[in-house]
Amino acid sequence: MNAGSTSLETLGPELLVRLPAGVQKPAYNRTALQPGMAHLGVGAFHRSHQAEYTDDLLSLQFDRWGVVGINIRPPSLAGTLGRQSGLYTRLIRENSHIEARVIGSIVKVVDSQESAEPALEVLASPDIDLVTMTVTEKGYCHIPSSGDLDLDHPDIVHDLANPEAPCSVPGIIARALELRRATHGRSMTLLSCDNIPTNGVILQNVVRSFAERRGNGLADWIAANAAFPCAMVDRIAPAVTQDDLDSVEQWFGYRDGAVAVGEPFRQWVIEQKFAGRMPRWDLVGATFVDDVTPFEHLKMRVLNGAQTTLATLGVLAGLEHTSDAIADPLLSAFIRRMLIEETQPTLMPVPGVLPLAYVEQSLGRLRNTAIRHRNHQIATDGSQKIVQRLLNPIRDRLGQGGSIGLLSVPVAGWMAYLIQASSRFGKRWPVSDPYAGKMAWIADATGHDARALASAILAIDTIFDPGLAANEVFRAAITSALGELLSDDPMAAVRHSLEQDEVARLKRSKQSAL
Ligand code: CS2
Repeated sequence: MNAGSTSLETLGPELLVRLPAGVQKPAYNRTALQPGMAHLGVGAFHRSHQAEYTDDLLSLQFDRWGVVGINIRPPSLAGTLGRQSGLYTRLIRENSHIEARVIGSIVKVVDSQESAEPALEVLASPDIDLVTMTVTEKGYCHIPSSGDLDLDHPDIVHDLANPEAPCSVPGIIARALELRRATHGRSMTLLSCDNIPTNGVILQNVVRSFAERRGNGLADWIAANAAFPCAMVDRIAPAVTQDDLDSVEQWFGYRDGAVAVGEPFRQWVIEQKFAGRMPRWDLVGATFVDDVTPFEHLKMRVLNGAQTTLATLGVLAGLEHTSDAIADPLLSAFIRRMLIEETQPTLMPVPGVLPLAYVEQSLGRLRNTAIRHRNHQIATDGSQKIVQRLLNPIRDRLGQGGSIGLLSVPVAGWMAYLIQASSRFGKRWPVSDPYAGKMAWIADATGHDARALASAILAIDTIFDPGLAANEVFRAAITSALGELLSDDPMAAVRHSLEQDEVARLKRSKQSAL
């Protein structure tokens, strides 16, 4: 911490006129900015992504698009962003390059962790035409393998019994839409910005299933008055650390409790399916398209697939951050080979994108040493991530009759990561995943036999669809990788899969030469 920090001023509207020259500030009259949209889940990603796009748009074409930031889960916003009137410093970092800018698009923040009341008041207001959200994969309360609302989820059970005091995202949104119907009847766009495939469809599904169970015609009203576009969002923006806050103090001489740090790359592809007024984010770099799917596959399978692979294998290899894992020669060779040989053939064509160039660009992004993305952070909630990042490409590869020996290693990596957190395996690190308890139970009940462990885990049909779980090639690849990952030499799994891939490649090239 900076020695003189106690006397430093905190970022706020008064400081905007006196910001150091190296820090950009909003290029519009922020005092005239009115709220027009809300965002659920104000974390590092929102501050580095949607709020920045909105700030760009406000500079280009000022309009009533101030953001009301709402958190229904910790952390509370009042003491950080709230204290700073929504202002914060967004740092773009790439190795030694730093770019600082104060973002002004968040006009108000609302803490709604204790009760949904404050959130509902905003979401039901006629001034709000749009809600964006980043509530993490598990926030949707859906079953990852099917996308259906998980009716056994404790929050859903609670909300169906108490629809006027909901605590889940589907329950809160259904209630907000119900209040809109009962008061002013204005339509609304609900734009998921979470990293789930067909995120708009999932959101629509869970809200509709919830509303159907309310049974008062709400589901029909929602079908006619709400739009749930899909979106692909991209920017690497890890959880902010004390070091990041201290850096702003040291470099720029003011305090900021809501700093956000991201890489230079950003992308936002939004399905053009709106209900009512929408911000023209397409004027500032976002793309409006008819179908997000190809973009989504590309990003989730290549960039996110690589991140999850480096995260779990990185932890097993004793490495702290993505950039440490990709600096390891073995992991680096593995990740490139996996993406090129096995992931890339499963991608749908994306207009204007060469898949190999995208792979190289993604690997370059992951090598950025100024982005301190912890492997444990990416491994968090892995059960909600592996379907779209690894299992779907594996299923497509099997359908093409192609090899899956490389893609299976990170799936076993996810298993080994959670198993080693169980008491039976010495609780090697704390983990956070809705399936952590189940995995610990399996580890306790099964012991160290990789075949039995793999069998028990593959039987979790909310993650592994039964067709895939029954595939012998897949089962064999998972069992062999898991055995090695749980051994004293976990990287043997990575080495061996690369060797086997090399042998298969040589065989193929000999055959094609004949
Ligand atoms: C990461 C993502 O934590 C994670 O799961 O893989 O947050 C990733 O950094 C973003 O999707 C990049 O756009």
